[in-house]
Parts: sequence; C-alpha cells; structure tokens
Amino acid sequence: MKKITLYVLGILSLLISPTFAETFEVQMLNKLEKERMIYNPRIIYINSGDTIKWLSEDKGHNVAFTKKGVPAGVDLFKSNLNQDAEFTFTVPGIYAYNCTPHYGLGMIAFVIVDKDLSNFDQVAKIKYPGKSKKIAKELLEQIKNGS
Ligand SMILES: [Cu+2]
Repeated sequence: MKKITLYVLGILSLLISPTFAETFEVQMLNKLEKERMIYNPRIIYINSGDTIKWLSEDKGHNVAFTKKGVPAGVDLFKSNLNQDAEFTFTVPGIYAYNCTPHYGLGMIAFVIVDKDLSNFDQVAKIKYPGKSKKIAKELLEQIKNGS
C-alpha cells in the first residue's frame, strides 16, 4: 500500500511540475538611444522549448539565422520583412541572426539556448560584415563572460 502511494505521488508530482515553455519578445527597431538598426535585446538566454517573438515595431526589418551561426542540424530560419516573426528553439547552443537589409549596419543579435556555448568558436569565426564585425566581437565577449 505504501509503495503504491509513493508511486502515485511520484506520478502526480511529474504531472503538476512541468517546466513551462516561455515566450520572449525582441523588438526590431530603427533607433534605440544612440544606436540605429537594432534588436532589443541583442543577447537573450532561453531554455529549449521556449519561443522568441520578434516584433516589427519599426518597418524594414526581418530575422535571418546567420549561416554557420546555429547549432548543427538546425535549418536557417528567415522571416519576411515588415512582419512579426516567431521561432521555437529546441536545439541547445548559440544562434546568431541578422536583419537581411541591415547586416552590414550592425543589426545582429544572439540567442543562447540552455546556456550551451558548445558552438561558440564556430560562431566567432563568422565573417561579420561592416559594422557587425565590431558589434559581434563585443556581444560574443559578453556571452563568453556569461552576461
Ligand atoms: Cu533591419
């Protein structure tokens, strides 16, 4: 009897304490303080199963996963210009993404899933164009330091 009770309690605790998937919002903006063409925030830490929703608050932006900037086996997601977009992340690792028209102007950002930095070196090796080069370096430094 006692064993059965423990078994039932075990099942119940699994049922009532699932880890809930969350949705996070990232703004796509023309201007934020002194910076132009920017995602806010530029670095976001989430758990696998979570979703990011990008809000097209200013027009002219999109989300394109950067080539070689995602964990192995993940397809390169690309959204339409001028539209909100969303993606559910299921594979742990770092995801680099950029805005197609503003990549050279530094419109890049990173998602880190499950605090997994195993593809860090590969993401750091990407040839980021124009202003993205300096910004990528700064953001990757922050990611490396866990901030
Ligand atoms: Cu843009």
